[in-house]
Amino acid sequence: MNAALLVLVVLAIAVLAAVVVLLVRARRAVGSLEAPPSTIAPSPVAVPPEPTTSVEDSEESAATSLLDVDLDTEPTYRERLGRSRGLFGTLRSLRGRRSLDADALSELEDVLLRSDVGVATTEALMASVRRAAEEGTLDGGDGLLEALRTDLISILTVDPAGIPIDRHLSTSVRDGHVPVWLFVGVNGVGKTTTIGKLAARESAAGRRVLLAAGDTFRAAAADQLAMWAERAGSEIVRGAEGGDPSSVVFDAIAAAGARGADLVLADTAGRLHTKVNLIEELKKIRRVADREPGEVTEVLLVLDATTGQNGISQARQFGEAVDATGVVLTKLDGTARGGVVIAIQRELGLPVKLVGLGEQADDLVIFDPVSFVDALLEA
Ligand SMILES: Nc1nc2c(ncn2[C@@H]2O[C@H](COP(=O)(O)OP(=O)(O)O)[C@@H](O)[C@H]2O)c(=O)[nH]1
Ligand SMILES: [Mg+2]
Repeated sequence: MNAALLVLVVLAIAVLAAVVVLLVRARRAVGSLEAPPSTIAPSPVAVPPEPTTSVEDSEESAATSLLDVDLDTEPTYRERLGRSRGLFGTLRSLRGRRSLDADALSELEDVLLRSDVGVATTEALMASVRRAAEEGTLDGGDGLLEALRTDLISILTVDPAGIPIDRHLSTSVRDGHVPVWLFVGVNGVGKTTTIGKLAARESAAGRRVLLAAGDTFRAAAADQLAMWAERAGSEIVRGAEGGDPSSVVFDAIAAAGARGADLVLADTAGRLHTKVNLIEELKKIRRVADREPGEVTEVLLVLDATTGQNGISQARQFGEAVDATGVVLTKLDGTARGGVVIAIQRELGLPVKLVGLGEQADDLVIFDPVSFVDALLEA
């Protein structure tokens, strides 16, 4: 009896040992397949501890942490889109009107152009409304606003090929890697502020965020980011003023890997000290950020909504060069003319993922097309 028990125990230990050996081998094989050649072989100590949740889980928590905000403090589009709502006021006054004349349609065209929707997009919207008017399917002022609402929401939710627009911010990476979000855009658009707001939000949601002060143009840029980091309780890696931005980003990612951070938010400059082309520098930062253990999951083009159509031409240059995954549209509060959201989506084909509705930490929200359009068109 005792002997049988002993045999069983020995067998169990042998099986366990075999399983452990197989697991270790499998992990090594995956590592060598996935790891691109790198000058820094990640030491076993530098590899972050096995996450307690799976990649899918952590992605879920990322989405929740961005969406799951305190509704008491999150600003509403209605209260922040002051100027834009003002521009659409004449359209809202068409509500309740029984019949529509040519004046009403030209009023619509005028409002769209003045609100920065852009010529091409305005023409497309007008063609759609005129068609409905000719077919007799527009029922007075309410019908016109309903048709416009449908068209605007459609532009913002489905691309021209009929594919739903993906606004999701990705943190999904291979095992043992750190997701990196890169923020690019010209000076003063709100890159640093956006990173600060995100850090505050993600930290509050219990995620470990590390900030990379990749804007080395002025020391003040890193100081500004450090202030946000302190407020958010997140870590920051910064370099010397005038230093190589790629090195700062590289060091930040290495630190994030070693410390097991959940996400790296990398700031960049909108201009440079040297004659190096800014676009070339950004491409280099992107390449470096994709090295072990980093994995770039978002390249967010930050645009200032108050620059209207100018912002669109900036976006073309930047967006193509760095292969942007989406837009953060800042300063949609204040003097912005909200139509620019529609122009960006339709003319650039880049999804607006986040919008800034003010300067405080709570004032960054996931872009919500329905709330946005309703804030413009509803009384
Ligand atoms: N009203 C408003 N101001 C903003 C918003 N985002 C950024 N700002 C302000 O824009 C200015 C420039 O921002 P900054 O982050 O330094 O721009 P950067 O040069 O791209 O890093 C700062 O004064 C910010 O407070 C926003 O959503 N709304
Ligand atoms: Mg900055």
